[in-house]
Amino acid sequence: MLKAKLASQIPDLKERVRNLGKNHGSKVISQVTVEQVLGGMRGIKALICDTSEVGLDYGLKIRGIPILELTNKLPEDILWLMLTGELPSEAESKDLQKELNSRMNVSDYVWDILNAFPADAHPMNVLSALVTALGNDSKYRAEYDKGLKKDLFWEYTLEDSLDLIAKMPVIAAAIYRKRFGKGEKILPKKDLDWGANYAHMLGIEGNQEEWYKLMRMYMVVHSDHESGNVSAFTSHVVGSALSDVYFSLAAGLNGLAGPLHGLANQECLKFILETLNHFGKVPSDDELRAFAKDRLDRGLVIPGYGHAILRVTDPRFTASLEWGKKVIPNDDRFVMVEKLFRIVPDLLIEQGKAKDPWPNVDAATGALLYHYGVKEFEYYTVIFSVSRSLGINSQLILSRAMGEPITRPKSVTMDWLEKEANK
Ligand code: CMX
Repeated sequence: MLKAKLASQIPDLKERVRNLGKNHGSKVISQVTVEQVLGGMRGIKALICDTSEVGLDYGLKIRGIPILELTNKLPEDILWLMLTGELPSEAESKDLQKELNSRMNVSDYVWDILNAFPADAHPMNVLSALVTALGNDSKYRAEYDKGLKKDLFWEYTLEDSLDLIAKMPVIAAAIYRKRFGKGEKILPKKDLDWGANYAHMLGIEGNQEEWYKLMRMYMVVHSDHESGNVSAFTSHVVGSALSDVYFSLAAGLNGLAGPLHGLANQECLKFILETLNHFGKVPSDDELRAFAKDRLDRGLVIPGYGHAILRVTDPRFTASLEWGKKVIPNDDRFVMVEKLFRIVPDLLIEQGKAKDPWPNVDAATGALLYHYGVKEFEYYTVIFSVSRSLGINSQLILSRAMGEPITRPKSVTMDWLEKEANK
């Protein structure tokens, strides 16, 4: 059903691209300052992303819908929404779920690679390798090699994306069980939705319904964050060379593994556990303020705070905060999340460096995962990656549908920049 829906929408999308280029190609929509060139291209409008947008004063909207209105949806509904611009009907949602469930089988050579990794490998190293390895079965690449027409690129990209999204929870759960000595892999269940299946395959004990619900919510809120962030942008650039989605997603995930990006959620819980360990209890507000200030004075960042675009509390943080308040208000890790939220913004404002002193998505999720039993924080960015595969793949499919060309901005030398600036 998803393929048919996209096939009905894509001609119109192509037409819009053609018309814009033909009728308005020379219109100026953004200017570039020296500061932006020196400062990570912040704020330059030079990418198209229809799946989602991030407003500095409201945060993430998926196809125009604020993320806090979507937290009760299934992740596969969000995938449908990102690709088509509409939430699926119940029949469409079930059909996509069935489609994903039928693609979860992973070839043995991939498991051989997992088993070849040393026992102490970082889970993100393993995930990146396994995603690349899955590309051996790329349908897009096989067709491209036979001579695929450009108009059909998106169809085989969709095929690969559905395969890859279906297998992400399978390989991610297997990495968890192998890396942290949890025993044999757990097979997916045919009757579970995508997010719940991932929760099931991790093999966490306790209240399964609540755990499944948390995992679905986590998958939804981390699914996309427009296309200028490190992981989505990297995947876009690699995909623009017509590399398949396995290469593209793996490249993006390598960026997500950086501590200023997705690895921050591991760093957040690490910081919370270290603080609890340091004090031997939940510290008082004054103790925590002094501890965090010392960290800032030593030139270290407070993980989970600040953002390149946002200038308000990240609504994705709010989703986790609300969950924690309802379900685990007395858990020490969660009490720390709330305390940090009371203390850190003022400290960052006082320090005067961070443009955004508010918490981002990563500041609270670790405490929730820890409570439900995923205590190995080195694994957290893998969970983030499974979720983000929804958005990155959606972006890659739409980019192929629009026929976007290879990405190739112009670089300049320092000499040129200095001369230009001094003119
Ligand atoms: N703690 C301490 N200092 C911070 C800070 C924080 N949480 N956030 C920003 N700053 C500092 C920067 O390090 C920078 O310092 P220098 O001028 O000495 O280099 C200064 O404030 C200005 O930075 P900025 O313009 O406000 O922030 P950027 O757009 O450059 O970077 C981000 C944004 C997220 C990388 C940064 O806020 C940060 O490092 N935060 C902590 C890590 C984190 O939580 N990352 C997760 C982001 C969400 C995600 O992508 O997953």
